[in-house]
Amino acid sequence: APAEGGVLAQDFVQFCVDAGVLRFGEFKTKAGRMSPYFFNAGLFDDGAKLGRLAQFYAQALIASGIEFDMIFGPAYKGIPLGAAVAIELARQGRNVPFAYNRKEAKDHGEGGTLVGAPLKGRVLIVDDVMSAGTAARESIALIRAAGAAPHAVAIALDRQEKATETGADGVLRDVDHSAVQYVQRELGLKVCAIARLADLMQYLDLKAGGDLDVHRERVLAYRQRYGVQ
Ligand code: OMP
Repeated sequence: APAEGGVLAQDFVQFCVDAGVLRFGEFKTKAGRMSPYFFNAGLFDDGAKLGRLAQFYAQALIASGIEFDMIFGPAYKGIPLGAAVAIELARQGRNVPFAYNRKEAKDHGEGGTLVGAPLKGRVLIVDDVMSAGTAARESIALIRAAGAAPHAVAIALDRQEKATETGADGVLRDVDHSAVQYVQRELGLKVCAIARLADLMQYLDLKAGGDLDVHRERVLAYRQRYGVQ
């Protein structure tokens, strides 16, 4: 299947399962869906794991050919991710400016909500997961408000599921495209994901016949209900 990310994505899924970052069970997502799997980037919780994670982002970014002038890490989870990727890229000879935001504006000291390098040029947003796209929309608005160009998004996992939209009646509905598709097609940003739901499915297929089979069935059912092509 063309959506699959090959060896890098398979290595990444294995790394996440080993690290306990990718878990199977019953989880409620931000959009209120009961998901049979969950990716918790907060569990990249030591220097070695964060360093390895940053290498995966850097490799995926380089393979994508996406160009950018600086990195933005959205609060909170995007901050260590963006910092780790900036360090890894500098280590590889590509030093770019880095900025992040705080959620609460400070009324003393430096003031404002933006910290780090001034937002300018083509900005790469580094974040953990895209499901329904709420987090991405917030970052994009913030970068635009600062007068810079949201150019691309790098995420660890694209859940490849239906985005949600609030209708004129105020009711939240599922739509036919994923958040990543929306960000690409409607907002014109480039998206680089280290792995996608399709890669997770491939991983579970390759492990068929073991104790992951029950989870494979549940992930399949979840994809039937909420997934996009
Ligand atoms: P959206 O903002 O709806 O795209 O959801 C992305 C956010 O949901 C992430 O930044 C996380 O806060 C959270 N999330 C995960 O971290 N891992 C998952 O596997 C699923 C979600 C989620 O709630 O959808």
